[in-house]
This record gives sequence, C-alpha cells and structure tokens, in this order.
Amino acid sequence: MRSMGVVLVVVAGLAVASGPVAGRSSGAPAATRTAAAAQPSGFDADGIGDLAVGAPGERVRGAVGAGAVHVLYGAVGAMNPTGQTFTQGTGGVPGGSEAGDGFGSAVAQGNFNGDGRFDLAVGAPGEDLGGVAGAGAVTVLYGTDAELRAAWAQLRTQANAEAGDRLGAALAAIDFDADGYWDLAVGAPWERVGSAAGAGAVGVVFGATDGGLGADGSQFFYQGGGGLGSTAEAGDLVAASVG
Ligand SMILES: [Ca+2]
Ligand SMILES: [Ca+2]
Ligand SMILES: [Ca+2]
Ligand SMILES: [Ca+2]
Repeated sequence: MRSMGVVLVVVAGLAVASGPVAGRSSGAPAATRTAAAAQPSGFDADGIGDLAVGAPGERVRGAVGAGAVHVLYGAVGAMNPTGQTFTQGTGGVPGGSEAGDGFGSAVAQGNFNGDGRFDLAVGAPGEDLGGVAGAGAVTVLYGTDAELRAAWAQLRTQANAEAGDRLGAALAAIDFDADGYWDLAVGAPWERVGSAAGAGAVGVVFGATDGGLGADGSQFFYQGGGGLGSTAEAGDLVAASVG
C-alpha cells in the first residue's frame, strides 16, 4: 500500500526512460522565449494544422495490439493524403512494439519545446516497464521545418510505475503556466491511491526549451488529499479522460 507522502514524493516526477533529449544539445531546432510566444504552425512549420490518428490495436510485426499512429498533413484546399506512420518499431522511437502496448490509445499535439512547431505526445497505456506489466508510458515526437521526426523522441514514464497503472490512457496539451511552452496532462486511470485500486490520478508535465517536455518539472493530482477533492475509492478511474 502506498502512502500519500510516497505518492507525492516518488510519483511526482515523470522521468525520461530512454531516448535522446530534444534540445540544442541533441541537434534539435533551437528555441527562444521569443519563439515560444509565436503561434505554432503544425508539425512541419508551414502554418497549416496537421492531424495525428491513433491505431492502438494495430499489429506490428506480429505483435497484436502494439499500436501505431498515423500523421496526416494539412494543405491548402485539402489534406495531403500521403502522411507518416509511427510505431515503437520506428527508428528513433524509444522502446519496442510489443503485444498490448496500445501505442496510440491517446494523442495530443502542442508546442512543448517552444520552437514554433507542434510536437506530438502518444500514450501507450499497455507498455510494460522493466517487467511491470501495463504501467504505461508516453512517447513525445518533435516537429521540425519538414515533418514530425522520431530522431529526438522521448519516453516519459512514472518514477514509481506499478503494474496496471495505464499511464498515458488519456492526454491533453495545454499551456498551464502561461510561459509559452505547452504542457501535458497525462491520465493514469488505474493508479492505486492508498489501498484504492483503480482510483486514478493525473500527472502534469511542463514543457521547456532545452530538454523538451518534462525538463521543467511535473505535478501529480489525485483524490483524497491529492488536490482533487472527494475521496479516493477503488475504481474511480480518475483521469480516464482529461482536457
Ligand atoms: Ca502543417
Ligand atoms: Ca513497447
Ligand atoms: Ca515544438
Ligand atoms: Ca507551460
């Protein structure tokens, strides 16, 4: 059973599990505070909105339900029918495509590193972490002047991941602290709070220039003293939806 104090201290951080960090040090486009204030312009910086489409049940190289995300680009008059497809088997995307990952169960786009290009967060709530089944994870792909790139992708996980948390089942991208860098709300609807299995919780990860999403800290909210009011009970499924 996890105490409230442990939830706050241990779970408060969503950590980088693998993958290079987006930012100047990795060769990602440099951004400034001035650029962060500019209007984002899609994944490819052309000023036209683009679309991410999740396919969490997609079979990838025999792995049933590993999941995929398709990306379609907007264009003048109509959308471009030729897009991109990302899986955890795509070069540069952290992790691997395994049965039941559910990559693409949730998607959210926002300018997490403030460079004027939208980036994409992808939830994989069925992701196993070091033998912890279904702990869940979020992959972040960064936009460029040409297209969404896997090269600087990051994997965000809970510092205290437990089996069946299903982190990443719901996502919402919003600039919560008005610093020009979009932030990400991440639902973990099966998070245990105290003895209440499936009470659920939501993490908020803050965007930043160097290091991208999560480099500027995170917060964690749940019922029963965790900032959301009400009482944490089994099966509440807090953060099964966020937005
Ligand atoms: Ca675009
Ligand atoms: Ca995986
Ligand atoms: Ca960006
Ligand atoms: Ca922000």
